[in-house]
Amino acid sequence: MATTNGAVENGQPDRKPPALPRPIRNLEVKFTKIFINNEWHESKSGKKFATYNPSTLEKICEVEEGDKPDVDKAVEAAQAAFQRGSPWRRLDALSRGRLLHQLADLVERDRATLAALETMDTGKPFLHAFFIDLEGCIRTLRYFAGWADKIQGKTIPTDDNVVCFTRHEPIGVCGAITPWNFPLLMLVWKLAPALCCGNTMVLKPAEQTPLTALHLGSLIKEVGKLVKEAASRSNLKRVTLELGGKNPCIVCADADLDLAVECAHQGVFFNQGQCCTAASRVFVEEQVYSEFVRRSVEYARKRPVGDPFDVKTEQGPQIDQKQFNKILELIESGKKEGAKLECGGSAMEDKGLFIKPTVFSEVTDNMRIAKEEIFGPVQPILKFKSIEEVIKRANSTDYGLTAAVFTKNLDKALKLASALESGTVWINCYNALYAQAPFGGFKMSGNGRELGEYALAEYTEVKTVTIKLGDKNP
Ligand code: NW8
Repeated sequence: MATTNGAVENGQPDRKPPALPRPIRNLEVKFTKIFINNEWHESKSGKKFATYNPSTLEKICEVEEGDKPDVDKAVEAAQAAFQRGSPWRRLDALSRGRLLHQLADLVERDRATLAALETMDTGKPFLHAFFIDLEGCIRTLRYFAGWADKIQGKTIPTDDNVVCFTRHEPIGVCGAITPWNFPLLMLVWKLAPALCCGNTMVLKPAEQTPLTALHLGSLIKEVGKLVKEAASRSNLKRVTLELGGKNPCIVCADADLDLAVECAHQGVFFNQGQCCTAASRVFVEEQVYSEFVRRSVEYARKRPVGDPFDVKTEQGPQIDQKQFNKILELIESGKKEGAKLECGGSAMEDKGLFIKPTVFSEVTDNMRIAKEEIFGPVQPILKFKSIEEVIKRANSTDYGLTAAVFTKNLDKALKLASALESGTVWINCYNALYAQAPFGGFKMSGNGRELGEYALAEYTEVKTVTIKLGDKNP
């Protein structure tokens, strides 16, 4: 039953999870070329680059390497497709939504293939790719498919004899550069709202992880329709950014400790620690500090690290040698600066890019592991004595992406929810992301919002139309 504030009290009667997929280990990569205008293109320079499997360090395949001339070609095609009167511009809003639903159907059809490609390319556990990344993609596509015919302007009363209304128009060609930690999901977070508003798009996936973007190209080709556009505009580009975080996770003495330990653990170790949302500063109130550390270490010691295609694996390798080295260097700084190493603290023996789940206690605010984004499986745990103190310390960073609070006291929860300087505050949960709810950063963590109705504002331009009416009534 729905309550007045939109909360749902019962479960989800007709939502069945998909059957457990069988991991596809030796998938053949079919798409390696640049996708422009519904066709595959070779790079103008003739160059290719290799993409590697971080879990075996083997080369997966070579893909065409786009450079400035290829981007120009893609932008020209996207501009042509945006031209007034083009098939894409003439498409009605309902059909635009239907196309996004069809793309979601195809992503569902190829769900296991896409998850396997994502695992080969990133090293993330296959079941995570299947149940989190792909689930998020499908939900995001369907959510914005639904918005396509619901984007409305307003009719505005004034003090003059006019009809004044607004139209929410697409901006034009949108460029997106997507990261390597959630290659397909982050792409879909941009593609779905951009297309639902009627824009066209040029996309550059991270060079480490091009495979799922290319497969998505093949699905777009199947949907067809996505064709030609154009529009030249001023050079005042709008930029939205989703950047890093040094996200505080605050555990009060009155929290459900089992829940807090589990959420803080998943919060920092999920995706090999390679999340902008990583809970990378855990502040624990002094009364429960030593117990929290004890249980967190137990969790970290048991975390299964290994072959990402193994269904028991929770943690795969880091994305590449550069990130791996950076994480180990930060771990060394933690040891040198006097944090107490509780477990882990090094690479797995003879195992390429795998790092042991690492917990540091007795961490203080001035240490590098408390200040810098680590982007690896490292949990720094700090101690606090009062709420006022922890608010100050949690906010004393240039970042402001997410924060989490664990407490059973509603007053305290709401006080922290307003005091913390971040785009998201999770209370008694972690990584609670929904296609319906906006996500983005305060301060240096970024600009603009993804997901939810707020994302539409990033991809639309508001036009005010004012019509002067005749002075005399007929
Ligand atoms: C878009 C995303 C999700 C979703 C569910 C569960 C765990 C972790 C993540 C997550 C629409 C619907 C659901 C997650 C994903 C990306 C980042 C961090 C966490 N997303 N999820 Cl950067």
